[in-house]
Amino acid sequence: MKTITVNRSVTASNDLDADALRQELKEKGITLINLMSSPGSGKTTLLSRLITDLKSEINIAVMEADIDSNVDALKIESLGAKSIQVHTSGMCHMDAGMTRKSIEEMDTENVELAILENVGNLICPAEFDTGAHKNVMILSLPEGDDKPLKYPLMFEKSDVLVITKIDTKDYFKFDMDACKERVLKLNEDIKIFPVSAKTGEGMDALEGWIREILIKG
Ligand SMILES: Nc1nc2c(ncn2[C@@H]2O[C@H](COP(=O)(O)OP(=O)(O)O)[C@@H](O)[C@H]2O)c(=O)[nH]1
Ligand SMILES: [Mg+2]
Repeated sequence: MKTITVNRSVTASNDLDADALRQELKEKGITLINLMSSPGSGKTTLLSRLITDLKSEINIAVMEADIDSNVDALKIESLGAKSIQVHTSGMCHMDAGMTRKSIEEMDTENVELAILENVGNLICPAEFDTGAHKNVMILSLPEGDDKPLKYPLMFEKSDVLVITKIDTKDYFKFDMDACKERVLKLNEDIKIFPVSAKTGEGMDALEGWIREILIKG
């Protein structure tokens, strides 16, 4: 498995870089999803479940961004998906230039779906367009239903909210309706999928959405 280090991009406009990358990937028939959440919410576990369920029908590649470790990329690779570990030189987010470099370092032959597991953080990643076609964020049930009030930008920037670890609902106080209402107030177009990556509950709906957004190459 390959590990690369990327540095902050020095170009004048991250937004222009992001638009260019989005367009180039579209022309190649590669759909890029940017997956964001706080550390430990369940990004790698959700990705593992998606790869296991979808790998027979969709060619998936994963970029694992982390400040410094290889554990996530090794886990993804063991499931049979293409994977690259990206170290961010201490930075808490990925920008479009960093994402481009990561994709260029990967073998993307025949890849239909590329997923960037962004650095675990609910603040910085929301501030940088990575060039992804869709932004997906995870909120895990144990984190609490008040997170939309504390980190509104991430909820505003996301196309999809996955509320994960719903198998733990008996152990945590989490008002699902109140949470959805807070999220929809920030972003009326966001799609919300409650799931458990552990039991598989709710995964069908999320996987259906992924099939719908794939760019047909
Ligand atoms: N009960 C439960 N635990 C989960 C679920 N998804 C992830 N976890 C656990 O949450 C912890 C962090 O998960 P991980 O995928 O590494 O989070 P990441 O840091 O966002 O990539 C691990 O102990 C997982 O087993 C879930 O749906 N249900
Ligand atoms: Mg992870």
